[in-house]
Amino acid sequence: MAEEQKEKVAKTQKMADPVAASIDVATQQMIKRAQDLAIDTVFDRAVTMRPCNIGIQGTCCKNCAMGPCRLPLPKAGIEGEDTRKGLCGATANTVAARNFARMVAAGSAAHSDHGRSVAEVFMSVARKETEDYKIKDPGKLLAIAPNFDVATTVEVDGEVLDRDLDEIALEVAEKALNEWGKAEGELYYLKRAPEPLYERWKKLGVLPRNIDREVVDIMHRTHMGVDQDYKNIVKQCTRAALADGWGGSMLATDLQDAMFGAPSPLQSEANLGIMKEDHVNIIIHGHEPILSEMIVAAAQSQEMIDYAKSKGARGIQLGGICCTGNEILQRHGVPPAGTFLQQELAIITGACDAMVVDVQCVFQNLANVAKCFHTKLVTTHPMAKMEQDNVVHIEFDEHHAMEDARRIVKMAIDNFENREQELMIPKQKAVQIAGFGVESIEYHLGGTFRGSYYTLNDNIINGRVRGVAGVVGCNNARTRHNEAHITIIKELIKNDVLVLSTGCNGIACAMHGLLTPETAAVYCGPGLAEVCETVGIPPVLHLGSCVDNSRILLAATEVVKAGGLGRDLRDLPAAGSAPEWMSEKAISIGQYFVASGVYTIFGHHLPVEGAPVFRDYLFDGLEKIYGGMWDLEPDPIKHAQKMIAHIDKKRRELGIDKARERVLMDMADRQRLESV
Ligand code: CUV
Ligand code: SF4
Repeated sequence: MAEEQKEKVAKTQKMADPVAASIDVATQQMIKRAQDLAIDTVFDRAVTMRPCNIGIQGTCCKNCAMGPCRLPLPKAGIEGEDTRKGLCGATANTVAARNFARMVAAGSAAHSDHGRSVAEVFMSVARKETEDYKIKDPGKLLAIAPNFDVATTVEVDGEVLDRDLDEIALEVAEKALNEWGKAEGELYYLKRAPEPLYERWKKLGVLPRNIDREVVDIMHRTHMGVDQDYKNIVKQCTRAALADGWGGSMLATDLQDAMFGAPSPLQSEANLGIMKEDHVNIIIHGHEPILSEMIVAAAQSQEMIDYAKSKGARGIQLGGICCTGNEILQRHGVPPAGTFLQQELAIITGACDAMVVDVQCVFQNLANVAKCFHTKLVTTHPMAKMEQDNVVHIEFDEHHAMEDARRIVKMAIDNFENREQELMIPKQKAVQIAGFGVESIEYHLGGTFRGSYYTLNDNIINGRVRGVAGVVGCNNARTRHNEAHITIIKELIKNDVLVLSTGCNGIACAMHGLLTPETAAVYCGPGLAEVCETVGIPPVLHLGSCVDNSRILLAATEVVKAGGLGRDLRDLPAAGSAPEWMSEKAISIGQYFVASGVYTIFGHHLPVEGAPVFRDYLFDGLEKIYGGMWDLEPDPIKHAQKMIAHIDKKRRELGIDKARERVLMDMADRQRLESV
């Protein structure tokens, strides 16, 4: 980089302080390197561009051309009547609720459209139109079939026989794909929820009819001059969000498991240090495992490995970013190279020979960064292209998936010898155990003989495990990378709360060493430590990608079924959290957690502060309806403490708070604590 250009950049642009931007040393080093090379990253842009003060409050409306109408909260607050209104008269509540609803719609659409792609490939498999994908896990197919009212056995002359697997697959495929657009009825999976919860949804009229319709409904309803009652808008948010959590996302997870295998615990690593100087490095980024599964298969083929060696590399190193990274982590042990905020940094190592992306969470600036290096940036999805001319588009299609994948891998290998910049791969990487799921939690915590959640429930009732938290979601460049994720989780496990993690939170936990069984002795309270050590699990269980939040719903449902902790999800000593959220998908996830009865707290901010009445409805009003509620707390320790307070409240309501006091006064525990 020419000195003068560096100076120019330094003069014209404020830059991020690497240490203030992330708690991760590898990330800090790479931010610094980018700055030295005069390449801006999201961390620098977060310094130069501040958020809009009105948008952040949720009260800017641009739903028609008479606007944008801006309704900021007056500095002094509102005394007496709130007279703020847009040209049409829309109140701050209406504007904020409409904006919130459109986030739910986008989030639900993103997860569910991913699910649709999976269902379409599943249909190709069932119809035997593709050789490249198969049903690797027939057990999972048989397990989900009854949820679609698809029989797994047939009676022939009074004898019950197993039904042909191909027939079952075809029927499941048809019924599953129909969930996106069926003309009448309701989604099949809703009945997987505990009965009282299903009945409540039914009584309230929020059972999703089909997945696409609930998203379209929101887009219509929030058009200028339609729904102008924030409570009614929130009701539709619930319907569309349930269509995501108990619909599109759950279908995605199940059909992926059936085709690619349900995950089981395995060892891997995480962080930029997984990239290798002497290997062809291919980074896979995005969300749909349709693509990444094939890239993994192609990169592991002897032919490609030999080809890489013929070009002077010692092998091929795959790495993941974001949720598609989690998909291939949990099924193949492919290590994540980093979280959402590290995507540019993987290229800045100079060692990324190709970055392959599909949909969601992909920075357009990757193209600008790739231009400064030899890196090939490959877009693969018909829905997701980039305007920059250095981006290669290789459209991926399930009918010739392997062929496409090999073309991409070969392109990366051919690019290995084009490395021009000096390499700088940070050394940091941590070991992790990932790949948990509803089935493996049952196996590990239930014991092989019982095969149920009984033991977990027992440990919750006796207080060794105080409760369960789902901590999930993105990073956000407006907050210090990974700080809230890690601080909150350490506080939770210190207080004996077992954590289920997904998304970039899972990657963050892996990077900071929280996903090993050994972590338990270091960070956990005595009760949780004992349980983890006895069964050999980490105190934080990585359940996969964002669509795999459906695994959290189903794991919680299994806990209810195992007995002793109430009849409904709202009765459980459990809480949900997204400490560093940024995506619209997170809002949809939050809403379906709340509507499923879970106390759900977000970090950083929520765009609702400009409409206090609407905010209070989300924060308190919904609890009376669903038992779950939204909350917000930017301070990580207070955030965790609020979750723990909710868990304790539920323990009291269940009458199991006394048991926990006894555990805390146990002499053996005390001695254990002192000896640590
Ligand atoms: Ni789907 S949605 S930043 S990759 S978790 Fe990561 Fe997860 Fe948020 Fe995106
Ligand atoms: Fe303004 Fe109403 Fe139009 Fe929104 S819909 S931009 S509040 S006039």
